[in-house]
Amino acid sequence: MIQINISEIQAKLIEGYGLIKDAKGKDLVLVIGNTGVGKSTFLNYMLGYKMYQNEESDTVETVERECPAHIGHNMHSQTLYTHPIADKNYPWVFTDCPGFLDNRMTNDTIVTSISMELTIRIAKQVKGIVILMDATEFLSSRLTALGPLMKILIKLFRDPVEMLKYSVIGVTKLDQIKGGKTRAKKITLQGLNKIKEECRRRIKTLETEKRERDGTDLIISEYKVMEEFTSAVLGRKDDIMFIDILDDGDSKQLVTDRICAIRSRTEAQTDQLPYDTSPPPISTSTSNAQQDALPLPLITIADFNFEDYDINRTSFNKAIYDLAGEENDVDEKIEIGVGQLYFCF
Ligand SMILES: Nc1nc2c(ncn2[C@@H]2O[C@H](COP(=O)(O)OP(=O)(O)O)[C@@H](O)[C@H]2O)c(=O)[nH]1
Ligand SMILES: [Mg+2]
Repeated sequence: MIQINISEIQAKLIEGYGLIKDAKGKDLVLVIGNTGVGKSTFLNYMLGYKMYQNEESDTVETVERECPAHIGHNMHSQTLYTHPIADKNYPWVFTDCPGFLDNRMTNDTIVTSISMELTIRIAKQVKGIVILMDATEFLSSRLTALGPLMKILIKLFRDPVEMLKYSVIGVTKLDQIKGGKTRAKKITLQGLNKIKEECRRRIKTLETEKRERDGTDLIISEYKVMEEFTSAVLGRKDDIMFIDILDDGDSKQLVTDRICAIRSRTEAQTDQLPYDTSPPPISTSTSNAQQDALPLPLITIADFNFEDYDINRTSFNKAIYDLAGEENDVDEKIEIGVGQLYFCF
């Protein structure tokens, strides 16, 4: 039985609203990745904060103590709410997205899901997505290197593979791989290939044995998404960005160019790219280049999974629905439910 405390959720949402309001009316670029992958560090790097290598802890940190995205994950608010960070140097707002998987309380999972939904609803649009993966995870080359990220993507998007068209993939923590960028590339591609094969193997076993799941917490349909996703990423392997946050800004420029190259339909129609001053990156594969030339439809709220994937969120939506009372018809109930959800506005 899921215990939902609506007033606790409301209180936390009010607290979190202060953090998300910078998204209002803006183009967002969502930054998604497993907790600890380096999202906050990457954001500080993109915002121009100087980084240094802390030899003692083997991590990379900002030189300045006060920076927009807090590094590490002991800050409650940083892990609970989305955090849009407006910066005058970008025509979009980078948005640090929390994971959904950390062993959190039900109510907190719901707060995270609603915070995400509110951020996207108040924004003008989601322009693009940066998906981060940790190079060191691929050293083990096990399925788990991608499992938590896939869970996040599956929970968030109706079709994670389709969303790749709007995404740029970045690999972090290159400095932790002996042999630098070249070896990091090799390890990443080997890791992705192994994961793809492992998915195929598990799907086959599960299908033969007519089972839904095995020892891990992924189910057969999730293995299928993961296999398709990994294949799609490998299909565009030349587009994977290896981000060296200790460089003088080369990775920053690369990421910026790639985000600029994500073209939505409205931009293509009016041919007004708000920021793009450089040509889009040249893809080595013809079919991908052709695909890139086609305008993409805008990402809408329907591309997300807020309503019906996560059991906690479903239960919350039902609780709101029940709260609306028996006497109202469905439309009114939904309106009241939404009113409860969007009480902030
Ligand atoms: N060595 C190294 N450490 C990193 C890098 N990026 C992040 N870290 C460290 O990894 C930890 C988690 O980073 P953080 O940005 O908080 O991850 P988040 O949970 O995804 O926001 C921190 O201790 C960072 O200092 C990197 O490129 N190299
Ligand atoms: Mg963070």
